[in-house]
Amino acid sequence: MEERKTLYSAIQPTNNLTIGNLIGAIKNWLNLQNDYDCYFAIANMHAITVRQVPAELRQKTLSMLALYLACGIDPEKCVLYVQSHVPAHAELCWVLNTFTYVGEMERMTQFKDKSLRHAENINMGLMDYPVLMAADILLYQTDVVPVGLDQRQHVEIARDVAQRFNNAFTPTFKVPEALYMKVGAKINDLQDPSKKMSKSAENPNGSIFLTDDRDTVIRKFKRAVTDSGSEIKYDPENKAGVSNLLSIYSAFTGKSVLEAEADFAGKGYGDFKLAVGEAVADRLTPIQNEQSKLLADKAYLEGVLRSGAERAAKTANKTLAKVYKKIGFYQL
Ligand code: ATP
Ligand code: LTN
Repeated sequence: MEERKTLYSAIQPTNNLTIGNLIGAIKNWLNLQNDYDCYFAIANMHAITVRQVPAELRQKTLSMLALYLACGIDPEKCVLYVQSHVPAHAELCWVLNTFTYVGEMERMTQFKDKSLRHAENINMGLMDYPVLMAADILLYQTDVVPVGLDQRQHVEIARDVAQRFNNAFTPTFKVPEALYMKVGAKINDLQDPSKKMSKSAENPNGSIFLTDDRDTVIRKFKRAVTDSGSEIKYDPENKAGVSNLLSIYSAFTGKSVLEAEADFAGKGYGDFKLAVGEAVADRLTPIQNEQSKLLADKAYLEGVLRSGAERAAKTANKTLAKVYKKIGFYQL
């Protein structure tokens, strides 16, 4: 049998996840877990690069795990774990820091954005974020990293750092490839369709959270910004709002954007927005029910995390040992 490729992804346990995260990340993982050796991490170490409320961070770690499981991520098929449970992440990050240039990090788009948004706390961790992410990826000899466009630069950095290290010594890390997803890969803000929908958006009406109940979902879609004119046509340049709603509808119904357009031919914006809201709510309700059921069984959730951390550490420690040897760390 052909050896399976390794896939790595992670998501931060901050705020509430949005349907952008569901479509851009979690939904893809469901398909991928059958074809790859998958590692999925809850990136709590990345999360603290902006201030978190400790009790909330702790609670969100479990509720995010329950959410993954409720969405259908199977802990038998993939390694599901919490980043801080595997110390090798912090350890490799330190080494990789010495192979990364300050100038490169200062140029990262996300760093620049977040520095503006968190001007009172531009900490070293925020700047080092891509290096920790490179450590995540490289520890597992990852072949592919499924990412939204926003993370493209970070995967490039992981590749550059891997190559730099490999060239300085001998091949140590596999150089990962980013795996981009097609339409539906990016969902934009309902109030400002020029921006991606984000957990931490200022206006909560622009984002649909996975915890939003049916009425809230429908209310937010009814208020979604549309464009001038009345045609329901996919045209991201000139009709950003409508195109975003069509992408969402397509992602939640499995129909193509063309089929979605056909569904709404001759209809008005009002009917269209309601239909998109209903399609989204219909998918979210069963996930929410399953998540609550799982959260009531803490022993089960902790078992999943313990086993995930053990399996992850086994692979990660192998890579870390190689790295320590190459750079000349005296080993006992
Ligand atoms: P934050 O607002 O805290 O920066 P975020 O909502 O942008 O968070 P991330 O934690 O940065 O989300 O991303 C988690 C995963 O979800 C990544 O794989 C990312 O590419 C994907 N993702 C996030 N937002 C969207 C979106 N609007 N459309 C598609 N994919 C998304
Ligand atoms: N930065 C990513 C989360 C993340 C990640 C990773 C994604 C942390 N480590 C490794 C892919 C691979 C985000 O916020 N989307």
